[in-house]
Amino acid sequence: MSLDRAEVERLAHHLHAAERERREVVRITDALPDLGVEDAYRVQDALRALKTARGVRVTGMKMGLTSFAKMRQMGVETPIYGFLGSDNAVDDGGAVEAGALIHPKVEAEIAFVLGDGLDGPDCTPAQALAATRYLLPAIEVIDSRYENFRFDLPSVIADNTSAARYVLGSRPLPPDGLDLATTGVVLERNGQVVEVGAGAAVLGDPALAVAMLANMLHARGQRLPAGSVVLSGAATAAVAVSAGDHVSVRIDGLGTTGLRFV
Ligand code: 0L1
Ligand code: MG
Repeated sequence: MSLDRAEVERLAHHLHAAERERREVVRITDALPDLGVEDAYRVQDALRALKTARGVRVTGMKMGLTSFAKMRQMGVETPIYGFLGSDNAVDDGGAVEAGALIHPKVEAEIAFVLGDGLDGPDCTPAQALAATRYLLPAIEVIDSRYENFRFDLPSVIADNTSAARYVLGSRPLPPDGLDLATTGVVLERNGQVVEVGAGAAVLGDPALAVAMLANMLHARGQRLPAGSVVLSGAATAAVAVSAGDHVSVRIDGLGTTGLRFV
């Protein structure tokens, strides 16, 4: 099925309003069971246009569903992508207003900052690393606009892959000499370790997630420009948070970052 322009716009307004009004909605495929992945990305594009029209700057991109377990659970073989906006960015150590979100969860991620642009269709992990100027520890706050995080693939793509907030560490380091697959990742909430992982939890290699993003964007006539921040995907399971929680992530060789929910 291919949605007409008016329907794409209507769905984007619906999800944009749900986010702004902190209102859970039912997944959009309940009413549109034949919605396909390409139409879902068109809705995401329209959502992005709505945000940029109100002054939000696109600061980067994110990969989602990058763990093999999550992909199996969703019955898919490829991850999904979304965009990050200036309204999602939080300063290192900064505060996130929990009341502005529906049911936030945090994920430990490795962020790539590109020095050179990246193009598909055949981008490799080695090319992604060569284009990377810095790596940073990151926390992604996801907050599906769907009730109980109940969605399917097209619904979550349209909802910008649950993107809500993100924080990056303050000490950018070049990727030289770091084996990202075996790099250890620790997620703490209120001083207690709640999840541990390794870079390999992200498609076996977080650089592959960045390369795959360039290739997926190419398939839709887009590219990753120099300067892009890319959240490569969760290296741990997502952990629910609420007001009063302090969350930090430590990544071997890359340092720490944190945020508070108020
Ligand atoms: O960043 C992510 O991996 C989340 C993708 C969307 C799925 C979810 O909300 O759990
Ligand atoms: Mg994520």
